[in-house]
Amino acid sequence: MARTKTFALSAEELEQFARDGYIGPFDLYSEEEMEGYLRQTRPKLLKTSNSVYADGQTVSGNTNLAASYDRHLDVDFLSEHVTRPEIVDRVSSLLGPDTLCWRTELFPKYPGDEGTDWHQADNFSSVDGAKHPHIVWPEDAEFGGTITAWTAFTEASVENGCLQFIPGTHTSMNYDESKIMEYNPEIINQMDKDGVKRGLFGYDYRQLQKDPDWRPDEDKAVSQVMRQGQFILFWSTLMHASHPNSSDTKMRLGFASRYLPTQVRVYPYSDELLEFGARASLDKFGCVLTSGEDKYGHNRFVDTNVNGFRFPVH
Ligand SMILES: O=C(O)CCC(=O)C(=O)O
Ligand SMILES: [Fe+2]
Repeated sequence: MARTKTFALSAEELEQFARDGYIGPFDLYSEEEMEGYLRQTRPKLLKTSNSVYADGQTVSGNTNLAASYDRHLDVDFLSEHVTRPEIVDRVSSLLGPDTLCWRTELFPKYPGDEGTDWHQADNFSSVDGAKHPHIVWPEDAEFGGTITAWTAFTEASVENGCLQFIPGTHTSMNYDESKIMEYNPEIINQMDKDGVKRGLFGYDYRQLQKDPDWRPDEDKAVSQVMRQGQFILFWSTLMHASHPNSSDTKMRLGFASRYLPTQVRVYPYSDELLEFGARASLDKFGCVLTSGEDKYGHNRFVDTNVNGFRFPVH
């Protein structure tokens, strides 16, 4: 029998999400719980030899992929986290009963680090070195993009770099993801945008603007202050960014888990990930079924719940 969806979104919340492109924050872990999980998990995160991208060839000195991508496939706490009903019930209220998690990313921001620059992601080809779309919706789909659950593994304040959104911007793209954007690690923490230190982990996202003279309407931006252990849901096509970490000691750690309905094809054009100047094989990659069932067979799934041992299901 199907579990009752305890954390489904209300009609009002659904309406709000449709209008604003985000909803939350919601409580998930208490601060003490989150701190405990973090303490347990940190050593595992530092050990990247079991990461599905461990064999990733570094193209230009960046080991981002093995350390910070898809660690839910090798770190138990993160495997459980991506399937938490507090997140998944709400996600399936938005995407329908059959959902998968296709990507997770750790987003640390250390004191002095730049803010994440404004961006929108539809098919995720923008940061792909080969310009392959990472996700492909059916042709008749009304929208693209993915739903991200961003969890505050530490406190996220304006001072240490909380997220910012521009409400209602998720329905049209200001960026052309098929444009070429150069990866340049030398610009990390070096870019000044109207007096604010902002960049996109070695990319200048402004290179993708459809209109080079356009500027995000930052007057409409809202800061998403979150206490440790909360999460927020947003469309990847929403204009989003984060403040620089201007604190002296408070590292900020966000964990993004990205969800789709099972009819979307994940990495249909590529057998490797090519991002942030790094390259890694997708051999060990698989989606995680987070609710319902897969009636399409488009994607390869992995089971992450058998004593931490993973194997392809099909
Ligand atoms: O954590 C950040 O600063 C950026 C997060 C983000 O861009 C995302 O989750 O898509
Ligand atoms: Fe993003």
